Order: sequence, then C-alpha cells, then structure tokens
Amino acid sequence: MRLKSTAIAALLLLPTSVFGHSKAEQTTPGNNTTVETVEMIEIRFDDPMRVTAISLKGPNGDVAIVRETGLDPVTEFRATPESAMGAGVYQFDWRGLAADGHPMQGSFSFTVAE
Ligand SMILES: [Cu+2]
Repeated sequence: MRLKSTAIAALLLLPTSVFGHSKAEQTTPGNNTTVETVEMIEIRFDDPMRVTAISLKGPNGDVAIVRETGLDPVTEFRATPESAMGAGVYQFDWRGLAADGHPMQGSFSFTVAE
C-alpha cells in the first residue's frame, strides 16, 4: 500500500495543466472589487479556453456587451460594455470549453461605485 499512496501523492504534485483543465486565473474587474468605471472586461486563463457564452447582469438586468475575442481558444478573453455602466452590483457569467474539451463555466461579480 505504501507504493500506491506514493503514486497518489506524486499525482497531486503534478501541475494542473497535466490534467488538461483550463481555468480562470484572474479577471478585470477583479472578483468582489469596487471600481469607478468599466472600460473592458477581461478573463485570463491558465490554458487556452474557447469561451462560448457570456452574460453580464447589472442592477437593471442584462447589460449589452460586445466580444472583442472571437471563438478561438485564448488565454485572455476580452469584452466591452456597449454603453457606460451605472452604479451597482454586476455579475459576469461565462461558459467555455477547456483545452481538453471539458465544458467549464465561471462567474465573477463586482461593484461600480456611485
Ligand atoms: Cu478537463
């Protein structure tokens, strides 16, 4: 049994990319942050992600956003709001396909200050 547990420990030490899942590392605006304005929404992934669907909800419902990034797998996804975003709490949701083909999703939220 000693050998087996050593093998498992070695697996746990491997970098995440060995398992193929791309995941979101950082967003702009950052999760749970407060910002004055939003000019660009960005998500950084550790491995290329094909982002297939996005949505932004604000205090008045859905916010129109324009993708700057196409449907190719990217490590930096960008989208811009179609018009100025008023004060309030916003939530950005995305879905995509990781580099290994697994469906992934994530969300983050932020506040635009008065
Ligand atoms: Cu995966």
